[in-house]
Amino acid sequence: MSEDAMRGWVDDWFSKHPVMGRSSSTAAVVADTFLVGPAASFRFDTDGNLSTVVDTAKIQVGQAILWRWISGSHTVTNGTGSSDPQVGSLFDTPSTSLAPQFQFTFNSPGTVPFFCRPHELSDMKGVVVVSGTATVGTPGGGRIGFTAGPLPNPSRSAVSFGFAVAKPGRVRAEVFDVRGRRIAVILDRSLEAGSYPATWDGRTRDGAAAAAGVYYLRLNVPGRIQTRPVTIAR
Ligand SMILES: [Cu+2]
Repeated sequence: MSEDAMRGWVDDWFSKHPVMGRSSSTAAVVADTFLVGPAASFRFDTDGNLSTVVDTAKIQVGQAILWRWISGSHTVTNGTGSSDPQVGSLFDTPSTSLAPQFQFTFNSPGTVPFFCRPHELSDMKGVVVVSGTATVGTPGGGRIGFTAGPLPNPSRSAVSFGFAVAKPGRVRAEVFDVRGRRIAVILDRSLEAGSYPATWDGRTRDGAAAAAGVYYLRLNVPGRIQTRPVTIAR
């Protein structure tokens, strides 16, 4: 793909699709950086070694990754590829000479693969692994389930909470309305034992702000299910 074709592809894509994940807030700590297209390659590089194809950055919840453009015209798009149902749900943004920096803060634990749309078939891909904060205290002997929040409560927008997992397994945090309908899935992942922060952005699964009212935040960790009420005030 020539330079012009690459630029044309990226310009054309973002003339028809929204840019996702760019925020004016850059308060979070940048814990790691990917170079985008170093040495005219079709690579995201974070280990300084272009012969490793898919690099992985490991960070903690609440930290940010910076993608720094070096050459070519690329995108930074979350997902394993264009056929991933999650594609572009967190971020989908150009990385070009006109948009040379992109910073994204990861607020949930888990593994987030990403790729470049025009160079998907060249394996221009990378991975961010986001871990929770380490458990404090005796493993398995501490608290299980909610450790904090949800706060603020009532809230006009987002609510935050903390939870602890005593043994590895599937963790789900979901929001139900007073009629028992599930309106949002905050988290549904396998997690290691540890303490984690989480945030509900106050939105339903279709992205709309949840209506004012009472909701139930249900947390399901291995060995325990807990529910806490949350009031949304608009
Ligand atoms: Cu690319």
